[in-house]
Amino acid sequence: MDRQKFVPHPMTRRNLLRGAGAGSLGLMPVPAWARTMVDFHVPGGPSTRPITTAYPQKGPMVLQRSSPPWLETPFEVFDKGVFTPNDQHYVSWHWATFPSEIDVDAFRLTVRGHVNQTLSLSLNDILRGLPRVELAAVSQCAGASRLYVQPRVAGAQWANGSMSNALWTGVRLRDVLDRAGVKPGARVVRFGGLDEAVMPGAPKFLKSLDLDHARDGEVMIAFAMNGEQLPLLNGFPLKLVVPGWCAVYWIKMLNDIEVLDKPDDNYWTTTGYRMPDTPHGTVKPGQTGYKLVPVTRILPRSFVTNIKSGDTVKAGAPTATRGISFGGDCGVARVDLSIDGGQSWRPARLGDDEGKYGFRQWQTEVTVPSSGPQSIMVRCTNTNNETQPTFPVWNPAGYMFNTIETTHVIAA
Ligand SMILES: Nc1nc2c(c(=O)[nH]1)N[C@H]1C(S)=C(S)[C@@H](COP(=O)(O)O)O[C@H]1N2
Ligand SMILES: [Mo]
Repeated sequence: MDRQKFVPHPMTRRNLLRGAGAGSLGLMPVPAWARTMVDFHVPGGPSTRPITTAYPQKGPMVLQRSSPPWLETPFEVFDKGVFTPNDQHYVSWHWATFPSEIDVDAFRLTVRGHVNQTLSLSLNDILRGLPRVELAAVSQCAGASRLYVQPRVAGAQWANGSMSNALWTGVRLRDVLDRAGVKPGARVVRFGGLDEAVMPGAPKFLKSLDLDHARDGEVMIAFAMNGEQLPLLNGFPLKLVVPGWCAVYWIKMLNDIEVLDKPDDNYWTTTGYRMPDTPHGTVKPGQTGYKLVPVTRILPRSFVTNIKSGDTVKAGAPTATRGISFGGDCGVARVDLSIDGGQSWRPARLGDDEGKYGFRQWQTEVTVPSSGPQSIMVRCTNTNNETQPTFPVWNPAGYMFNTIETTHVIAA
């Protein structure tokens, strides 16, 4: 993306409404003509998914579930550029009861609780009244790549497409909190959106951050991604962006900020989204007696994007190999490749640095020595010197899957 040309669209009423005309979201049947199948080839199937074009403001997406929508970015999109196009940024919702239209004049963001002054901010207050910031960051679901967890576990069977990178524009959460005036004794900040729980008694989706994290100057309230307003399904008109942390904290259609003077006791903090407090969050199937902690920051990952398993490459000749990587809650230090099962590694050339929380492209040439089945392994190391594990992460909820990725090719 050409950063010189980045101009956030002025948020006129017309502009905002155009993006919001979404109809009966998620309830549309996928028309037969829009369907082709994609096969992820995993043991314990089924592993085929339809491609859908039936969702408003979305191009071709891998359909996981129709309502509430779980739409995955088709993997080949990651080969096309460092920023994921808005119309192919993945989509995930817990409850189907989010609005399909937003009245942008009536919309208000409330800031309340342990503050000196309750605020009710219009979109204009946010767009015109506060300093703007922008930052590239990867949004990755805590359940990303759960499809590859072995043995298989329950939950959304995401392949590698529940991650996306965007250039976010918005205002600092700190500036908004300062305007309300956080009272002494405040401890956490809790966030909610316009979606409501479907069943009576089911918990509304809420997440919270410690006050210091909320005030770190990086956590932002975004009103644009890649220079455009947010697609409705990605949280129009406002989304909390928590750089380096799992997307579960990135509350969409953000309309409520509550400052608490005690720990957040809601279900999604006390019970949901917890993983083992072990190195890499990994345990053995059936293991017991470990502590659970909330999922928090994301970890380094890397993928080959121009060659897929099953492809044929030339033996004894260089093959251009490229892909993406990210460092997690810090930048990418290096990406290395191995064609000998991980015995020796050679560094790839890193592409432009668009910001430490975003995707970093890389490229190199690999020469597989002889014909037959061969493997290309890729590994990212971040600037905190954390590297991807050689073993696949496993835990019962399938959170934070990670391993050095291997592309199985046939050399001829
Ligand atoms: N309001 C609201 N925000 C939400 C969610 C939700 O269900 N409701 N899901 C979270 C989870 S688990 C994910 S992975 C991301 C997905 O963001 P996206 O649909 O824009 O890709 O939104 C997060 N924010
Ligand atoms: Mo998620």
